[in-house]
Amino acid sequence: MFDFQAILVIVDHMKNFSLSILCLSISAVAGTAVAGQSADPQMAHLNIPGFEAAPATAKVIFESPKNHDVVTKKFKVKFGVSGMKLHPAGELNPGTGHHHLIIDGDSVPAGQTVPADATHIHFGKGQTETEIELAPGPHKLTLQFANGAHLSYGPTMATTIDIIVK
Ligand SMILES: [Cu+2]
Repeated sequence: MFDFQAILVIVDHMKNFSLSILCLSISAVAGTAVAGQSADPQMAHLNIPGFEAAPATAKVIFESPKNHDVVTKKFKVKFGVSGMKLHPAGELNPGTGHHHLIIDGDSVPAGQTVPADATHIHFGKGQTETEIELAPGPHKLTLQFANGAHLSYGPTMATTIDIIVK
């Protein structure tokens, strides 16, 4: 009268069906992320889970040195941020981040990880100053703000100055 076995089979089929729908939507999202990145690098951050772009009014500044300053070989660099809050690296809190000093290099596109090497210095404790030593001659300093996972907030949260080391 009542084929319980058949119902079980149907239920099983339905499970499989919803699973394949889930897989399809995951690959659709992944596909969008790749397409979005190639179409517009500035918008790449929109597709990164947990990454929130910086507010439009936020910015970073060099307090010292200033653009075109002449400095000694060993000198202090002081930096600031407005419109966002400093927060140590390791935690993802929206509206927060930490500074990076890039020596003779450019800002890092939004959503990309700031490299950690000799020319990309992370201030993951939330520091706002450091002392560096550079060879005499012209140099470019870039300040880059990034989130708790070191994902760059992009060129709008960066600033570059040209200095001369004597
Ligand atoms: Cu960092």
